[in-house]
Amino acid sequence: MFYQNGKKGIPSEIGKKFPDECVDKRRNSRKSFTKEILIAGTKPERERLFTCPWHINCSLYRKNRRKKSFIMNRRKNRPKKELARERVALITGITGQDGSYLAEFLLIKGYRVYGLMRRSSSFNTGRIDHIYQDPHDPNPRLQLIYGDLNDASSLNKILRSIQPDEIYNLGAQSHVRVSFDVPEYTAEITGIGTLRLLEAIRDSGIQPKFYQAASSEMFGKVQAIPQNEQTPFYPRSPYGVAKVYAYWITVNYREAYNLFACNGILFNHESPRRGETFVSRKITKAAARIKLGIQKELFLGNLEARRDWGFAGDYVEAMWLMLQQNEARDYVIATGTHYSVKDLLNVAFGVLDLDWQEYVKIDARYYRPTEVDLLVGDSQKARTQLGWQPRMSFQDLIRTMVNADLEEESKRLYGINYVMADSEGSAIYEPNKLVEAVDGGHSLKW
Ligand code: NDP
Ligand code: GDR
Repeated sequence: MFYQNGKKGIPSEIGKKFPDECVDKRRNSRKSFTKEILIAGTKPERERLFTCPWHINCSLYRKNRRKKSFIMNRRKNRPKKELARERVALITGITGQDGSYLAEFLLIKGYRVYGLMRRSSSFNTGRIDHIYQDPHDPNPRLQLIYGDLNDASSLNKILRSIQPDEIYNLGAQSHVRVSFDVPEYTAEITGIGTLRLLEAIRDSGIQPKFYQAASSEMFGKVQAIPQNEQTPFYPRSPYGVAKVYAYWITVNYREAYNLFACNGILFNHESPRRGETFVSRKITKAAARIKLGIQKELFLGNLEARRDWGFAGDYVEAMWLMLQQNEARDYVIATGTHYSVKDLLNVAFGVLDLDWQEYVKIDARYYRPTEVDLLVGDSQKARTQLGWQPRMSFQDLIRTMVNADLEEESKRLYGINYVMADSEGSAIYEPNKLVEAVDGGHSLKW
């Protein structure tokens, strides 16, 4: 039996030929040959192969051949996967915070993305301008289509024409406080809008996977701490009630029509793209503006409320993961930590060396007729079944938002990028440089 006599290859030796020799143990003779390193890499035990012209029957050759065919098959499979039909996703609410992150995420994953956008008298695509593609491009991978969750005919038409593989229903009147002012409209869009979309799926005869943006607001007056998929709902606003309807109609269509439909029960998630009337962004923006001297006070409502705040970019990944499972299920998505609005103020103003108590005033208009005091999620199911976990801490999230707002506001004011982040990502305020920039007209960029 022959055995391999050469040393194992190293990556830089791929394709090189070396003189080597083998030993025929039975005949106790040696044979010279040229060794060629075929494959080498970071997984040496698997990917380093040697050839010897006489070793057809040698055990090491056969072992290597098995390894080689494993590697070749792996390579053969790769292009096949890439050549598979391009997956098509439809996102309602693409112009919102989550819609913009999800669209980015799906484009990176290779999807063709369609976004349902409602008509507005002014541009409402600010969050997706950076990924917008001219519809005149020969093959745009992101396309926006006019439609409305209030208009069943538009939903039907869109589904028939684009035949999506996955639908992410993120569109909603999503502001809890505002839902007390426009309860009927909130029910119409946030609740019945989901039903319209589900019916449009049935009418069009397609079988897409469906994601419903459910909310921790459904837990409202919480019946358990922390809240998980088994915790009973007790909504405390027209918004929360509408989301409970949307949740159950999604479950019902899954059970009645065997639709692959999931509810993602997401807890609060924020980002620099968060709407400016939600408390996190309202605070980070105000802190930046106060630092720049263009705002004097900040009016808020209940400072004692506690929320489980995560980063929106992390949460859209969970939405996608839910639709990649073999079975449609509902999942809680949360960090498992909770902070009060006061904590948020402390971090946000602290980044800029400000004391929030000097600027914050209470305005009863921002109180809610029925408040949700504490929300904190238990996302164990998602962590074990989806392999999902949040990556950004509360402190980093708020710091990032403050920095982004400081940059945006200073650009708006002075046309310069005013923010400098220290090694920990905190913004460093340099008033003298700013004065110099304004007085001297220098373009100061950090
Ligand atoms: P946003 O308010 O930022 O975005 C809502 C989106 O819905 C916008 O694109 C908006 O369009 C669109 N929309 C509103 N009304 C209609 C309508 N009639 N027809 C079609 N589209 C409409 O919300 P988020 O991105 O923060 O949230 C996404 C979804 O997730 C929402 O359903 C929200 O309720 C839910 N959710 C959010 C959480 C969070 O913490 N962010 C937590 C749990 C659930 P336009 O830009 O024109 O206003
Ligand atoms: P929420 O978020 O109601 O949890 O809904 P929001 O940021 O609006 O409020 C969080 C908490 O802060 C208190 N608060 C204020 N809120 C606002 N908006 N403005 C204020 O001035 C203010 N002062 C104090 C609130 O009373 C509340 O307790 C968000 C939305 O994204 C929903 O769509 C989503 O479903 C839930 O999160 C999970």
